[in-house]
Amino acid sequence: MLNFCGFGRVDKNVPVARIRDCPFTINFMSAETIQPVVLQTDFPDLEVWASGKVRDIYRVDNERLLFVATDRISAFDYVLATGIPEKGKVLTQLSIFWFDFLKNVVENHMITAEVKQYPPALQHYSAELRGRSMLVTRAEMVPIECVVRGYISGSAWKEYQQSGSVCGIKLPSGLRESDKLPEPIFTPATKAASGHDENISFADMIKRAGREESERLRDLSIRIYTQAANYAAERGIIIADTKFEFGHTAKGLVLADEVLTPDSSRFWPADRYTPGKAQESFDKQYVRDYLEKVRWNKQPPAPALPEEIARKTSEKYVEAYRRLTGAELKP
Ligand code: Q0N
Repeated sequence: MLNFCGFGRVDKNVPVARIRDCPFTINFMSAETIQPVVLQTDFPDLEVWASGKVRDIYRVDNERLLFVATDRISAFDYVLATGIPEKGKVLTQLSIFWFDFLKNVVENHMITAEVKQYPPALQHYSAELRGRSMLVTRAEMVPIECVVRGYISGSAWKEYQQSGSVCGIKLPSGLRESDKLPEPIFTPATKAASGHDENISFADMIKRAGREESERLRDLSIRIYTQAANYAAERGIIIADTKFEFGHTAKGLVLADEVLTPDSSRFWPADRYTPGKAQESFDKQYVRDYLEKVRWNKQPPAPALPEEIARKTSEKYVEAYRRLTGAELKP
């Protein structure tokens, strides 16, 4: 298998994604904008702080980190071989939109997303960073994923079918898959050693994070979800559930990581909402349909996507951004 290994340069200022061990330089360009699809970042003079399926985080100094959202996409738990044009920009710019929308409710870890305001050491990478990165304050992270659900889906639906409860919260009987819950519920999770999230009860959360902090995070998470989900509903997007991460900085408790993006949430198109079954995903439906069609066994390596699937998926991400923000994605 060839490995994607980030940015090289052909002409000055024309960044390209390059495949390691491949003698050719390959341009992955999204036709309309002539912007490269970023599959991996590579900033040799920066220390990688953490790397997820989609985001690469670099250490800038003791106080600051650089978040970079690539165009990678995961489906059925694996990162696919094909990137989605504009996806990293959508994730970053949507998070920025929500941080601003929520600033009256909660502080956040963002310092700036204006590359010109980044430290001098990062200016060299301005072309790669523009529109898809964020300079953030390093935080003491709370080791709990703060999940809020307004609808019953995914692992919560599985748990409910087995026990009638989710994370120790008793739910009314007779709920169908994807039904709206009587009110949003807080269902915390931890990163298990396997890398998978493991739902825990609120009592377990208290054991790990303390009562006062846990209650604060729960109440804050529900408030944030409610404000965002009500807003999104007016714009035709159901935010079925979402995951928040919090940290402590000099500002106190702050909302960190990415927020209310299609990668950290389930977005459903409201006009197609039909409870009683799993819902179509706003963003990944073409990808999932394609992977089912080619009957991928869901073992690595994950397949590449046809150009048309990648393009239509890109349009869905950009549409989500447009619908939620009422603005165009910045280049
Ligand atoms: C941090 N994560 C988990 C990559 C991101 N402000 C911060 N300060 C210190 N550490 C972190 C943050 C933030 N946000 C958070 N890793 C480091 C989020 N991962 C998930 C997978 O993708």
